[in-house]
Amino acid sequence: SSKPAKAAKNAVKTASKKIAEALTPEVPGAPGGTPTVEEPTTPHDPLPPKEEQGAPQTRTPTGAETGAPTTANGQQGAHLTTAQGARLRDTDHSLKAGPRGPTLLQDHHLREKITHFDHERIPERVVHARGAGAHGVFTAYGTAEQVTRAGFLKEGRETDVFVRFSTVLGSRGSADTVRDARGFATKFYTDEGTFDLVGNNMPVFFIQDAIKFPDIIHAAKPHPDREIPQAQSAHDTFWDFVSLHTEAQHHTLWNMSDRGIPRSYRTMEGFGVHTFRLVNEAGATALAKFHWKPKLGVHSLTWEEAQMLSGMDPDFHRRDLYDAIEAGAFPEWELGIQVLPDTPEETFAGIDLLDPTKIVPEELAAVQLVGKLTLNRTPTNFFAETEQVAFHLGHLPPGIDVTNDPLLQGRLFSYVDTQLTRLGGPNFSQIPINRPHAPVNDMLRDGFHQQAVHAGVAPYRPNSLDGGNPFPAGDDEHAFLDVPVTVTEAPKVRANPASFDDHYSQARLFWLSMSPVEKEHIIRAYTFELGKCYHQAIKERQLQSLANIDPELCAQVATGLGLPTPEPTVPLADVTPSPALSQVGGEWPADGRTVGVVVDPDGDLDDVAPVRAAVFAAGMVPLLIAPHGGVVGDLPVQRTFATGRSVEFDALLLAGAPAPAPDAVPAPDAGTTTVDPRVLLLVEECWRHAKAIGAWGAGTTVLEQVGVTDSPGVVTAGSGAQALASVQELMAAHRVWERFPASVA
Ligand code: HDE
Repeated sequence: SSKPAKAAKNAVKTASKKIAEALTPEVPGAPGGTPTVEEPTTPHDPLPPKEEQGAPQTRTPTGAETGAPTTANGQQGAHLTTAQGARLRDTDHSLKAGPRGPTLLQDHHLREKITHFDHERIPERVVHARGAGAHGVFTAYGTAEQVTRAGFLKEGRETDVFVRFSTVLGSRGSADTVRDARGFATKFYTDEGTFDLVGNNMPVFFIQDAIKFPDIIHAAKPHPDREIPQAQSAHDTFWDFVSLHTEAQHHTLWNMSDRGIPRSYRTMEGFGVHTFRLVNEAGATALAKFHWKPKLGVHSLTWEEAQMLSGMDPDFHRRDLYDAIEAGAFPEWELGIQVLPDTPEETFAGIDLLDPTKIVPEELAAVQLVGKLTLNRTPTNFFAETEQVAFHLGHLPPGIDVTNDPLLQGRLFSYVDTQLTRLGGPNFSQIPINRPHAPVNDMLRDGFHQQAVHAGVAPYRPNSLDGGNPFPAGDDEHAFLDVPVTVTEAPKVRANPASFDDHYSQARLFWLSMSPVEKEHIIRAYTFELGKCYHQAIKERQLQSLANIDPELCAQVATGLGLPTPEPTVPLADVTPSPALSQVGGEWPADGRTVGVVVDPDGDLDDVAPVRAAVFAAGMVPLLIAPHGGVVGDLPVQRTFATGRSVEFDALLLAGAPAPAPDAVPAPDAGTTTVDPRVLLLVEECWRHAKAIGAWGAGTTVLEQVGVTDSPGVVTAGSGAQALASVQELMAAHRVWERFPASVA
């Protein structure tokens, strides 16, 4: 090569060497320019594994423990390793050809780390994607022993459970408080096999036949072109579907009622929806409907609270559930059954028990309580447990069987099928959260993600090699019993029984069972939802269904929409209301409720500490709200005027009247008020949402400035203790109902 070319090459060499030197960080003790990270802690001995991280049952053909290495657990040793157990020197820098050079393909640690990350997400559930789960225990009262042979319902039996609550429509990241039905799925790990009770917080369903499920879900999910709205039923395709399928009207009415916006998972009922068939020791059968009754009563948010929470705290229900459990306020439900005679007609009081759009009013068949569920432990790992849990209606113990409800029959296919895609293969029952607590001794083998190391050579039967194992169990050995129900001879058809054509009578029953304030909320919900639809024909068609349910309901919604009120096209059903359907009128414990306490750091703080202690003593959670964070006196501040909003609190106490802070949002009436406008807003909202409000001392000034001093449920007291006592009394009714306007009787 020529001289000038050589000189140029050398110049480049020297230049790049200089640049390299300049760029090499001078880090002591780090040859090669790799900076060491200063660790916030020093390595220590491995933490003892948490109890729930212990060995899950490993499966052998005989159901015995294998003693094989168990599933790996996170962060239990001091040293970072690869997935193969090789200790690592550095996980923060990829292996490069020099500090500024390209990354080398040979960096196996980089590739392992990124590859695993790339595959961290699994498909979300096609419905019920957004959910929260918790562990607990079910204790049987023994009151179901006459009707079912199920061992877990025998007196005193304790069974581990995992419950997952969910919304139906939204994606995994959607808000908790949207208007929707809620899933209430319970896995009972019974010693006779797992029982999954996969229910909802509403006792009826939109459709009568599983074959329509893809259709209703396509209609209810976001529109396929723009993928909006998320987790909402207030859109054209939903109302198009339900107005064209009038069998959906009963469930739609439940969704439009306060049941569609629960205050908490802890204050929801649960329902198995379908009719099941129970069989006792003697082989006698009964039909049954399952109910979950919350110890705290059934309570809801107001629509405005629900909407505000979607922005303020989209995780409101999840947080509420986990906060309650961690605080020791364990949520409880009682399991109840309505026991109905197993007649050939499969009807009760004229109600077709195979029609999942119908309830049996509790006044006609009492709900008999058979056990208690207590949720007492939050998941250790959300993904491993709540995401990977797989429910299935076909997970039945001996003593509980299915009926011919065509919705139930289709579900028996769907739940296993969907897990094949969602959990990636047929071995999902080997995932720790899904492992039965009963010994497993199946002849299922191989497949993706096989976790068991099956011994033996003869997974078939009969066989003469594995000692003949396994053998079928006899009737007296806890075998599952397919109840030998007579199947009547009938032509093969795609058709429903005639009784399924009654689409309005029970919707009317529900409407007539509501109190005036609940009716008002229903009217407003329909007016909101239909008001969000663009197509006039859809609104008109839905109004027609409302006319067939109740003319007054229809007229009020029509007025709100500015549309004429149609005449009913069917005779109005003559039904007897069911008072058990109303949420209003009782008194309940206020365990785990939140009480906001507004304090003024410059005011009189004498009563604050005792009031706070008294709220705790009452099993509720006091949250101090102050102009700034940190402490007021020596009490910790949980919410500031910037971070807190009324929707977090079930009741409000005003211990002071904080003056406007420099960072307060300017209010139009500034100058006429002496209180921080954010406190005025807090009180206004609590008042509008019919929450109990109590004030003493300077706090009463706030009430005066909002103009609510003499309003129902607003208490002015001489001391903090008195204010709390009155507020607590009001909270037993959940809300100050008389504060809501009601336009219907
Ligand atoms: Fe489900 N449903 N469903 N469903 N369902 C699912 O299963 C389905 C129905 C319910 O927390 C899916 O694992 C069909 C009624 C709950 O993991 C899927 C039909 C009721 C959950 C499925 C129904 C429910 C699901 C989606 C019509 C109340 C969440 C992911 C015949 C009694 C369970 C999955 C959890 C989940 C199908 C109707 C409750 C696709 C075909 C009625 C609580 O299999």
